[in-house]
Amino acid sequence: HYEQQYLDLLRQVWDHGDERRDRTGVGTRSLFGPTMRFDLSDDRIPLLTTKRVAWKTATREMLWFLSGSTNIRGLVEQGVHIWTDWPLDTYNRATREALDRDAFEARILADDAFAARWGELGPVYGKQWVDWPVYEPVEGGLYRKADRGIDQIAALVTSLRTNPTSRRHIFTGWNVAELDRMALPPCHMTYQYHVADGKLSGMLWQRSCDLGLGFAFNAFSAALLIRMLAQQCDLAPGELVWSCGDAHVYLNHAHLVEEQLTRTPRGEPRLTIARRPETIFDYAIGDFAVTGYDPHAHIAAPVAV
Ligand code: UFP
Repeated sequence: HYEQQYLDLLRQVWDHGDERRDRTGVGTRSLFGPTMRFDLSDDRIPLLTTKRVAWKTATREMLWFLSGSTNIRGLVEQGVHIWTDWPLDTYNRATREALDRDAFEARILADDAFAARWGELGPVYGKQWVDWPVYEPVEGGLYRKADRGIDQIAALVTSLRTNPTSRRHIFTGWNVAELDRMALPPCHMTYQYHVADGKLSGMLWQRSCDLGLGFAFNAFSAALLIRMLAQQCDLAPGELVWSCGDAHVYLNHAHLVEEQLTRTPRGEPRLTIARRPETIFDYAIGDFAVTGYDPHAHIAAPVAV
């Protein structure tokens, strides 16, 4: 089963990972440089079955990335809470208040000015993916920010269509010059694609992965994007190659690891896309369905902010 490689990695990191303090203060066990491969043919999709994964949430997040938005409001409006903890933490530190997540999200929804001021994550994924800033030279050796940045996603679709054998089908969120303004520097940072035999494969380089929480989302999302790109470029889906720098398990996820490793993967979920939208930017949540998904129960675990 495709999921076994994930369970093996979870076991390996938990049993043999280097235990260290990390940025969040929670502590992790960590291993450097694992790779996994997932076959995407026949609509197969890497969606963990040893716990329930909120794939619609991951899909809404992917559509939000493609929209270029970097404000949590568009997510909160759809009941997606995965990005709220970072701006909430910023808000509470700056104001010395102790708003809880529900109260903070209620204000984000109710108050435009509040959302603009406190819901912003800085130039994270969406901004870099579709509007990477460009600077044009002006007189006197100065530079001016151009009105429009580079749309890496549109450029990728064009390059896949017109020059499939290229070795430059890449986009990245890792804009070195803007990292310090991001709520979180990109984790799933660089994507590369490869066309062979009429099939589109994609590789994700993830610099840092929370195996207990983040992985389930990151692998599904990367596969989802391959499916969308393949559809837009009249290619069949090939493989997802997931490659990671620091793969870690948080020390407060012991219960998750122990529980999940007692479970056996079941079924082979498949992702179907109901229609072919005009462009890569025109998908909607209702276009996607997962069938054959009969997972074990969800396992709750705290996010390290
Ligand atoms: N993380 C993921 N996947 C994501 C994401 C975050 O695993 O998509 F946004 C985890 C990895 C790490 C933390 O545990 O969030 C980011 O911390 P750092 O920037 O110190 O690597």
